[in-house]
Parts: sequence; C-alpha cells; structure tokens
Amino acid sequence: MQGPTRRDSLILGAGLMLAGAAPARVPGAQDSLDALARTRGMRFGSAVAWGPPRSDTGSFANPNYAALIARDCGVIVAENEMKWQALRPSPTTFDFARFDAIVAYAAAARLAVRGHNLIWHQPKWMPHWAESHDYGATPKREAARLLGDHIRTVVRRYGTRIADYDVVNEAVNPADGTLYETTLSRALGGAEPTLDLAFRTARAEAPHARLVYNDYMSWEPGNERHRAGVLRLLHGFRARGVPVDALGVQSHLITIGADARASVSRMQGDWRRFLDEVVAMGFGLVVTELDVRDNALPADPVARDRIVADYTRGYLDVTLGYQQVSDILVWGMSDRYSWIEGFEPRADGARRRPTLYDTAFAPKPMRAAVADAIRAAPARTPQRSERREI
Ligand code: 9MR
Repeated sequence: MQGPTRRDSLILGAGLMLAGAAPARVPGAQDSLDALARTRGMRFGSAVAWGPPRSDTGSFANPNYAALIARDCGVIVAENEMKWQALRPSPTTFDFARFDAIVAYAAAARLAVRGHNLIWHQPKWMPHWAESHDYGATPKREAARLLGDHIRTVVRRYGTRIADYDVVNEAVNPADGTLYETTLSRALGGAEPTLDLAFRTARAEAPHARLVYNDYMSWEPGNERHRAGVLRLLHGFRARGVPVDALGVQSHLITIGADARASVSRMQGDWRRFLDEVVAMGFGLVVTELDVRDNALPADPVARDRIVADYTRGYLDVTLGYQQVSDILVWGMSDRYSWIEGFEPRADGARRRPTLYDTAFAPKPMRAAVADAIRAAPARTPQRSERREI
C-alpha cells in the first residue's frame, strides 16, 4: 500500500481552494432542498465528479455547479472516484488523489460524504488486473486478503468522515436475477461468501457506518427478475446474519410514455410490493442515484420537462411514503454533466434532460417536483441523525 503522495497533497490543496471559492452555504435557507428534506427528517444530496481546476469536465470544478451543491445539498457522493477502477491502479497500489480532493471539498463546504462503493461486483466494473489476477496456490486466502485489504484501507483512511457506504454495488444480474461471478468471487468460493465478506469487513472496520446494498432494480416493467433477485439476495443476507443496514434504491427512472399519471398508476402496485418486502425484513431505504431517462417523450423541452417532473413526483410520492427512506441523492445536479447523454443519447438527437437543472444551471420543473414531493412526504423520526451529522 502507498501513503499519500505529493500529487495527493497537491490535489487535496486544489480541492480546498475550489471549496474556498464556492459561495457560502446558508444553513436553513428556505430554498435549499436539503433544508427542506431536514424538515422531514431526511437529507438531500448529489453525485459530484472530480475535474481539473477551472476545467469544465468534472462538476464541482465549475463554480456554478458548486453553487448548486452549496445551495441544495447536505451530502455528496463521488460519481466515480471511490471505485476500484479509480483507487486501484494495480494489486499493490492505491491512488486516493481525486477522491481525497472530493472529501476535502466536502469538509470545507460542510457536507457529509456517502462512500460509493467498496465493491462493484461485476467483471466489467472490476479493474482489468483483477480479472486476470493470479490468485496463486491458496486462491481462497489470496482473494479474501485482496478484498479485505481493499475495504480496510479505504474505510480506515476516512474514518468517521464517511458514515454511509454502498458496500456492494449491483451484484445481481438483471437478466435472470442470479448473482454475478468474478475472478475474485470464483477464487473466494462464490459470489455469496464474497459479498458477505465485504459487509462483515466493513462492519468490523466502520461500526459507526450505515452499510448499504445498492442496485438499480426499478419500478418500470422489465425489472421483475431484477427485483426478485435483489429480494433473494436480501433474504439471504438476513438468513446468514450478514450486517446490511439498508437497500440503496438507485432510481435511474425511465419514462415509458407521455402520460405520467397513467405510468405511475400502472407501476406503483409492483413497486409497493417490492418495497414492502424490503422493509418487512427490517432494511432501511436510501434513494441513491435519482435521474430520469426521458424515453418515448416528445423532443419539445417544455413538454418533456413537464412530463419528467410529473413522473418524478409520482415516483417520489410512492417511495418517500416509506418512513424508512432517510436520504434522497440525485446522480448529478445539472444536465451539463449527466452520464446519460454519453450512455444512451436520444434517438431523435435532442439533448437529454435528466436532472434538476439545465445545462446553464437554471432550475427545471423537476426541481420543483422534488421539492413538492419532499414537502408532501410524511415527517420521519430520525433514526440515527446524531451518527450522520458531520
Ligand atoms: O455515472 C457514472 C459514469 O460516469 C461511469 O462511467 C460509470 C462507470 O463507472 O458509472 C456511472 O455511475 C453508475 C454508478 O456508479 C452505479 N449505478 C449506475 C450509475 C450510472 O451508470
């Protein structure tokens, strides 16, 4: 393992400078989504991405974006910078530079940080070296060492600065609901013991933290096997006594037609049945990555924004009705930096409009819909707010 390098310190410094340049956060501002969420016993937050200072490639380097974070968020999560692909250039080294910069920015702006993620258990999201790693003569022991060292090193570095971890991300194959296997899990004896070890290690190292299983099983038709697979996994965690506190409901929503109200009434029954079963097992809920893929909608931005807002409102009305939901995080605040544009552009070539603010950082109807849904949500008794305050 490597200690902090000079590059780490430089980037940490850059993060602090940026944070210094950001407008001061106004605690309790009426207009802040986080302030609003706190009146209901929840928090509001967003993903941010690292970018070189003064560039327009990563979100928080842009002061206009930082201003949105400062206004609306009480918690942030790194879009990519805590993943193995970012932290682990090789089996023997760590590179914390970019994630440290985000953590430093959060500290200066007085924001909590969610940790995303300690393992994204799919071959394509593990670093290349992990898929071809030589696990040697005692593969089980070597795999357990590799996974355990990774989690212990990351969690120890941030200590109580991070009180919320997506310990495991997307381990269920949506096509059939089975668990993915990786070279690591094959060496370790299977996916289940691998995921269990991840949670047990995280609990031992971070007894203060909420430990989350995070996935994108959604409410739209076509997610039935994915939801069933996640429920099986959660039942298994409970049966084996694995320390999992909450389900991260990513909430990458997809519109399925122009009539938002009809979509909501069509899907809410299945969604409630799913959430009912999750909370009956005693799990908490976190909305971890909300955004909307505006499929099957007219290109006209005014019409599109209206439908996206109504669809979001319908989804949140059902979901925030569960008192177990403690936080709502969006996967980016502005259309300018959304991953969706690159991942799945619209067939008609119109730019995607998946987030609360447009490319020029002006609020869209979706922001008002989120605010209204939070206002309409029942107040919840904070279960562990003392632990989560920074
Ligand atoms: O938004 C992220 C994108 O920039 C990355 O290229 C991608 C792969 O690391 O991950 C995206 O974030 C994903 C998140 O980590 C897990 N849930 C789905 C998100 C969107 O794909």
